Amino acid sequence: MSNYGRFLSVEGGEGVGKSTQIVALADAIRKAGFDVVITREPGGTPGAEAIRQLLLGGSAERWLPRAEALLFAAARSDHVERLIKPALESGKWVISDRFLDSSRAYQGGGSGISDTDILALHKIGSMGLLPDRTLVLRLDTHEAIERAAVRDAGQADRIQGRSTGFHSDVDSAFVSFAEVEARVRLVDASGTLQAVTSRLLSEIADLLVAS
Ligand code: Z5A
Repeated sequence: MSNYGRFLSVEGGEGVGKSTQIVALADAIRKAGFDVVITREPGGTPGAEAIRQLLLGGSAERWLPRAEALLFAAARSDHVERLIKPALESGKWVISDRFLDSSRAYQGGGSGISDTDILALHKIGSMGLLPDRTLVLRLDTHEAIERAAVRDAGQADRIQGRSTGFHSDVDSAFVSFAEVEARVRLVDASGTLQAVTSRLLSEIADLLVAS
């Protein structure tokens, strides 16, 4: 039995149900006997939450893609050093609502920064830390946007407000990561909350057994 915790990230487009499912996933992992910390990106620590305000507020043109990628990497660095690594080192499981692959999909696939550059920023800022498993929730783009719009009463943030084409590029980027990286799993986010939770749990069953 390792003393090091497990690190899960949950990814996908807006409105696919990440935040909802993370709560259910954490409950199931706690029932299996583990301490779980839920966190999110951008954010998770006071410094990173301050950067979140800069990133998600203001006009769509507030940041150009390179500055935006640097700000996400800076927020992630603080999050990794002050919250994620200490929690893992004390044996806790960490579930992050978005992580590195969001930068690769949004600032890379959606905004044109190369994957090599985003990974280089991640190496500098966060020592290249990768999740043990990344669960990408996938839902028809229009259905997901509709779910988020109902929840937010039409108040999109800087990034949510981008075009449907941008969000399709983001989804394609997530699919391409799963094609080459075994840690990345695509999970169908349609159907009932319980059906989605059970699909997610089946993708981490090996980690629960081995911990
Ligand atoms: N971003 C980036 O560009 N680069 C990065 O490196 C990082 C992030 C880390 C953060 O937005 C933005 O930052 C994000 C990417 C970018 N922008 N976009 N797009 P955020 O944190 O504010 O939000 P989000 O991450 O995009 O997720 P979200 O919009 O909050 O959605 P969600 O968490 O996936 O969904 P939810 O809130 O759990 O569910 C949405 C609604 O659907 C809600 O009312 C639920 O009750 C409902 N729901 C959930 N599941 C179901 C099912 N199964 N059936 C029916 N209804 C459901």
